[in-house]
Amino acid sequence: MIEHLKKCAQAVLEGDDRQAEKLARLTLDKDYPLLEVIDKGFVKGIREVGRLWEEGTLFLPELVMGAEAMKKAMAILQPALESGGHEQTKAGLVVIGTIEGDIHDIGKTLVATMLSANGFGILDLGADVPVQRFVDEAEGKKADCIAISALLTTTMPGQKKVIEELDRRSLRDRIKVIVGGAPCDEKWALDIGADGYAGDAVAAVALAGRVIGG
Ligand code: B12
Repeated sequence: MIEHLKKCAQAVLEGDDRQAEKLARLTLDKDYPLLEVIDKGFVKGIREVGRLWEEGTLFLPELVMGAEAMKKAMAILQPALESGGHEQTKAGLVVIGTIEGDIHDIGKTLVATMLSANGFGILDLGADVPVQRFVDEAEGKKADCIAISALLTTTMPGQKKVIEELDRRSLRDRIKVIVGGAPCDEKWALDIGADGYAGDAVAAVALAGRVIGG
């Protein structure tokens, strides 16, 4: 298993999408614990890609290849994660997306999958979602919560704008807001008046349950 995790991380690091797909299929065949393989294998790989890119060891094409390999593997694992045998209780409707100007969608999609696997109704708006669209969809579909991902320090302020727009339309009492993505933290969530922050997809499920339930 440890060897398998290493190979998953390595496939993403090398941007080898065929190997990543092969390892994702092997994960299902061998019935390895999905979340562990995602978190300690593929996600570990993409984080390392980001680190090496930041320190200048990798270049943008390699970052893109790493992300592609990651996405190919996730496309195979996500359906299995979703049908994970959890009770479908419809714990509330969550509108989720990555904020405008930001195309990072791997983490957002993982959060959406985990929420869905845990009984939440999900409306996934994708990436680069305008502030107005978050609020329009949440209002129209009578959503309980908006979950906003931001991976860039330059796009984080968009999360605050969604909250301001909810306020402006007097919807803030009814619709909760949770935020996440690499540059966000508890303090940021507090500063912008969000209902909470979570650092990974598992914590996001607990957080959504808490803010919607309470
Ligand atoms: C993959 C990647 C890309 C891919 C994205 C592919 C895709 N479709 O998503 C590509 C190559 C396209 C890309 C492009 C760019 N990128 Co980029 N990218 C990354 C990288 C390496 C990994 C991100 C990722 O997928 N992580 C894996 C997932 C699983 O983790 P996650 O996103 O953090 O999500 C988890 C948690 O944060 C949380 N979470 C996420 N969202 C939410 C939402 C809610 C509500 C909650 C509760 C929780 C939650 O749960 C998730 C699952 O556990 C990061 C490095 C890093 N450390 O994050 C850089 C990084 C985010 N990129 C960066 C940059 C600068 C860029 C570019 C501007 C580069 C350029 N010069 O063009 C462009 C931006 C384009 C744009 N307008 O958006 C910087 C941002 C720096 C900053 N502080 O702003 C980073 C941090 C790299 C770095 N170290 O410098 N990138």
